[in-house]
Amino acid sequence: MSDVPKTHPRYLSLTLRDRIVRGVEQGITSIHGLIAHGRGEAFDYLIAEKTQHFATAAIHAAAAMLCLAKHPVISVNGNVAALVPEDLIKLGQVLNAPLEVNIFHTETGREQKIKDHLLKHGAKEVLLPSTEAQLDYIDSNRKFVHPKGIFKADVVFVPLEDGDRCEALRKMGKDVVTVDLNPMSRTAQQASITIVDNVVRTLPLLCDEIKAFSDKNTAHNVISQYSNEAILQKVLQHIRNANKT
Ligand code: PTJ
Repeated sequence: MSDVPKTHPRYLSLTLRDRIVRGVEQGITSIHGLIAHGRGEAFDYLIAEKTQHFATAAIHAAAAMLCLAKHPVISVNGNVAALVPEDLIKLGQVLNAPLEVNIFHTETGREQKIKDHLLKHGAKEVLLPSTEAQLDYIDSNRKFVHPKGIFKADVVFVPLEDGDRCEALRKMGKDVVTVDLNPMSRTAQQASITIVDNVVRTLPLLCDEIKAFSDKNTAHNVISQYSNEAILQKVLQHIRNANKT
């Protein structure tokens, strides 16, 4: 970052803004992504910009679910591609799962630019949406998926998105793991597992948790005891308590 010193108290937050702005300049991130990022910042304030206990529990359950998945897929949009390209690639490696570009705001060439960006950061293979396979229950651009990727997946990791696709994926019988700082969003409410945390903090923790899971029975137990509804209630309670004066 050019003009903000590392000693600035908001350095990290400003660095993330820079990544998103750069993403827009490079044609990777939608201009709408700036608004989504700002909304995320506001919610991040409310959880003190830290990975809280409810996120740790959700990350643990997410690791279990992803470890047990037969065909996990990591969905990549313009915001996460700009914020955490390397971490997405690492997650793909630890899970042996493909990355698939899937965006909401249609802009000519952006999907290919996201793919090129991920390849430049070291991804081996990145799937693009196709017209050969479509999701049911959804009308937006997000319905176009890759036949060997999201279409075939049993568990889809879908960080930061609008709720439509999450709902469609669930209706199609797939499990969805999301990362969303807004516990009230439709995605947060409809996902199988919602990690209410900043995606930049979550991904390294999730990779570590996945590496630590070796036993399938433990993973089954973790999932059977997990309630996404209860976790979201804890988030709301935390926000209310933390902001009492
Ligand atoms: O690249 P595209 O076209 O697919 O567009 C991507 C965005 C994110 C613009 C699009 O999916 C969108 O408009 O999403 P929404 O409906 O604004 O939802 C984004 C959600 O992510 C909001 O609930 C934000 O609070 C949340 N969010 C934003 N930044 C972060 C975040 N959650 C976790 N980590 C973040 N860094």
